[in-house]
Amino acid sequence: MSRVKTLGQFIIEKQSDFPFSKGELSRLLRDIGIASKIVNREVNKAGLADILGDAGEINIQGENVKKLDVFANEQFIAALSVGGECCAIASEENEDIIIINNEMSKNAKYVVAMDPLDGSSNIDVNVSVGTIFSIYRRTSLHGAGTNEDFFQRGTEQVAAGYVIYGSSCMMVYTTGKGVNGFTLDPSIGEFCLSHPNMQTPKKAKTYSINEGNYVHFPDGVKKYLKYCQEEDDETDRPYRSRYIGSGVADIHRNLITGGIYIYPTTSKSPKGKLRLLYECNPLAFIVEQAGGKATNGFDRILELDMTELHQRTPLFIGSSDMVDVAGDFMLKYSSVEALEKR
Ligand code: AHM
Ligand code: MG
Repeated sequence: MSRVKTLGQFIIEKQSDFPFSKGELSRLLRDIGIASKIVNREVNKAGLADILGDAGEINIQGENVKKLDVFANEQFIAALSVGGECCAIASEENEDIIIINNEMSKNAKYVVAMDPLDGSSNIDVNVSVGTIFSIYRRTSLHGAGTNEDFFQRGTEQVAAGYVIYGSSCMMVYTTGKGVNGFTLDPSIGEFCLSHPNMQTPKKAKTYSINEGNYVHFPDGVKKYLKYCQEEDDETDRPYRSRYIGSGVADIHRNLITGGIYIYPTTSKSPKGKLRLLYECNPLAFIVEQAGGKATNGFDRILELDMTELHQRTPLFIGSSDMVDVAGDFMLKYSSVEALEKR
């Protein structure tokens, strides 16, 4: 009989990778796993309960907030606040960081950045959404967490992951030693190791981008898209286009089957749309750990400097060969353009 390995068992087993760890990171990951099961339960009944539709608020990014965004935000904040391992949270839904200032957390070592419900415009139409999280060791010494604790490069992440609420619910995470995926078995209520040591194909033929914004793309992206669509037997082009509009779902698919996801600058979003701290950095960490690449078109995402909490950046992420070719097009056709905007 095959023996399943639960997320909890796996985390404990892997704790020996960190000889000086006292288990705080393991507990943090466990807390995130628990909150995501609760969010999954609500996402699954979104069509039934009175939780569909807008919550009637506009978030700090100027977007409509769905009720499930609010719910997911609250669940993750609650889970991270009680464990005593986290001293501050940065969330897409909150303009300022949430400082956790209780007896338990004053010696907490970590801060967590998260997008509690990414792709939330897809909820109303029963399409996959996700949660993204990123964990840093605090830079402040003790007491309450500070803003500065989040102003670290992506290379400093100690762990990052996402949960995809799809046809099944999966949690995928890395602590910098490879990427592992766990599928929720609803009959036992546990995430079980289903995708050990995930590796993304180096070469692939799927590209994911909102082509509706084509006229506003930088020339490098326009030329790369034409390249993807041209016929060429040697490189097996044309490639295929797949875009869900839920970043976690698009990047998860591409992680498994290979491909590139691009959210470039557009005239509407001259700095890009996605946020560095809690979208691009964690996704970049995971994809790199699986053998892929992530850039802003020119530079490695994980080495970008953080200048604002909700800073945006263009994102080119996925199979290394595809990100390299897209980068060549950017360098050739868009570097002057990009320099002018910097
Ligand atoms: P969100 O965090 O407000 O949901 O926005 C992020 C999402 C990504 O998940 C997705 O890939 C992208 O925005 C879709 O944007 P667009 O509708 O402009 O293509
Ligand atoms: Mg998001």
